[in-house]
Amino acid sequence: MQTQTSPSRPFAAGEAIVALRGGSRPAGDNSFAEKYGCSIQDCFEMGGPNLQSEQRILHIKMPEGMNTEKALAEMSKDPNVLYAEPNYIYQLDPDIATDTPPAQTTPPSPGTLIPNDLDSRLWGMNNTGQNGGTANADINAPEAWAIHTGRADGPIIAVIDTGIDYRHPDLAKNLWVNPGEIAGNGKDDDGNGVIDDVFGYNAFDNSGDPLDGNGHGTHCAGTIGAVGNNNLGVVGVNHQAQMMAVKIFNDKGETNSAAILRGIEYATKNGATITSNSWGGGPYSQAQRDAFAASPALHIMAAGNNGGDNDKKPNYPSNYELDNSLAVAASDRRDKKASFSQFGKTTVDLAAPGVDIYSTLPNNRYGSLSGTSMATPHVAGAAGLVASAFPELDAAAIKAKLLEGADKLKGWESFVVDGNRLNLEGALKA
Ligand SMILES: [Ca+2]
Ligand SMILES: [Ca+2]
Ligand SMILES: [Ca+2]
Ligand SMILES: [Ca+2]
Repeated sequence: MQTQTSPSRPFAAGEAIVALRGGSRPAGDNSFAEKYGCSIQDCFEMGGPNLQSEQRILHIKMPEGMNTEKALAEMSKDPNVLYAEPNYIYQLDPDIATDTPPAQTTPPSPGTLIPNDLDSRLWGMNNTGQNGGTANADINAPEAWAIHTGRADGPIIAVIDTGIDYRHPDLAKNLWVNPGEIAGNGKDDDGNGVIDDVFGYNAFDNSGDPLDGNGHGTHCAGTIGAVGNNNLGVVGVNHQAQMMAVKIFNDKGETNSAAILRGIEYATKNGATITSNSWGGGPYSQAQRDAFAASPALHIMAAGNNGGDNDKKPNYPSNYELDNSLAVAASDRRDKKASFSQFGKTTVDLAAPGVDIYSTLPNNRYGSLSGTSMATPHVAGAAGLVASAFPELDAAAIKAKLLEGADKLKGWESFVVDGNRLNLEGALKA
């Protein structure tokens, strides 16, 4: 993909994301494309109560030699166009790797359920003061698991990331399996537009194989739902789960607006009710905002890792501030804000463990990473566990339980709304 940069954000040269007002399709789409000599690459239909109007978003390719910015300016003035924006290019933040301390034994305590794979390095799940932490600076996972551990037929949680190593022995059982798709026959058996999409979707390549060659998405997936109590590796927030792999980034951590829109659309159309988004930092994109808003799912979003204040300098997508989204900062094993974590007294909703997080990595490995990327799947996992325990709840009700059940921590009031840090037990009891 050829790229340009202007004024500060890179975008794909000769491409655009254009929202057309509602109306007849494909006639309207085709006449728009014809008018500008463009070809249609993707078409997204959007509507619902969170959008001002029904709209269709086209990803288009311009003819050779057309100036992208001039064309965007011209299209923006077209009466059929709601907005036209570049196909922005995104780069995933590099992972912050950390040392993994040796495991210790964890003494069980009353009123808890301690699975046989609650590795002591999972301080975010259960902190007894191991490895220099503060006792109970955690999400009270064993207390929550005494109530509920998730269901194999629980809510579909889309991990919108670099894919998932769906062959990992500590993840495979907890992957969503597309019920209407036959693997490897070269056919789109369920007619959802993607061939052989068994465990999810590769939105970057528009293929049915979301295998993770990067590691970021596999690490996030392990926190949400590594198989629990299987005498192996680690335990996720959900011991049983249905995680859908939605690969929007290639293995180098690169993506673009069109791939992100394809990923959000796939997750929504194929039944995900929770999405985990450990990425961001791009410009404001109306199309991206509308795609999240039009989906009925609850979208959990990372606040970002540059240490800044999101109230002053917005971070997207976490700053779209939708009723069905929740922005997450990172706390450490002493319940302090991670130095890298972005924050926002009004724009970041909740803190969660995000420093030295031990989880799954591709090729049957495990390791520790730090970032709001690691905090986000704790919250997405919690949303999944709440939805599994209370299947009748919608996105807003799940969000309310997560916030009501949170620990209100002193010193955090200036960093996140109400000084909230995730408490899994609290969320189930709220
Ligand atoms: Ca605890
Ligand atoms: Ca299919
Ligand atoms: Ca097939
Ligand atoms: Ca396990």
